[in-house]
Amino acid sequence: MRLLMGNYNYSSWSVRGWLVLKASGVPFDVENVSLFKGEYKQQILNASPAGKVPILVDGDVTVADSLAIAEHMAEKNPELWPADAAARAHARSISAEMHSGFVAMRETLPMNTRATGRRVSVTAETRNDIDRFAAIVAECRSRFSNRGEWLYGDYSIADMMYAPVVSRLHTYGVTPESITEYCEHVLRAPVVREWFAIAGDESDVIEKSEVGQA
Ligand SMILES: N[C@@H](CCC(=O)N[C@@H](CS)C(=O)NCC(=O)O)C(=O)O
Repeated sequence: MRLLMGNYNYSSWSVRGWLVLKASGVPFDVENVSLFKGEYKQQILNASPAGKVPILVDGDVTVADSLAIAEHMAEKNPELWPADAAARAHARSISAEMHSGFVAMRETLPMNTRATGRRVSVTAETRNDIDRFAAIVAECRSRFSNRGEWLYGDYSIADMMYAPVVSRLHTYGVTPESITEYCEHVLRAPVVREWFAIAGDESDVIEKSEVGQA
């Protein structure tokens, strides 16, 4: 298996794909794409005409898009989603919500694990996104977590979809008090520390004008 992915520091969709593969426990190779540098677009197009990372090459099968990769891996490892059907439906809903929403947060709080301490002014739209995430965490923890530390008790794709959100809130110091415990749990997870360590060692810098697309 081979995962074509962008920078660990900037490419939140790529990191989601990587987290899913790490959680699957299957051996896989990573092919890094230095986003917006040199022939990067051709490198992506060589793997898929969709033209975006992440892309998973699993034998003869190519899967483009983070959520499609998550579903593909969940077919082989159903435990990547919660076992309970109602919890699983909820987890799929909030994962899809992340995938298609949180536009203001994605634009104004670009993922950058190396920028901890940077301050930005939070717009009303971004505040709405932050509040929505806090509400999701609160609902999951009260309805589904069964006193476990992840959104649905055990680590699932939903936690992986929101880990980059946790990272953004941490970078810009805007984590709501009410969800600090969950966010700290995510940041302490060994796989998240591994991701931050790799991202910290990357040398590429993506310019401000490109960041919205990363
Ligand atoms: N919905 C897609 C989004 C993928 C995406 O936007 N990837 C960005 C990097 S995070 C990309 O490939 N940008 C490079 C480009 O647009 O040329 C997913 O979930 O995988």
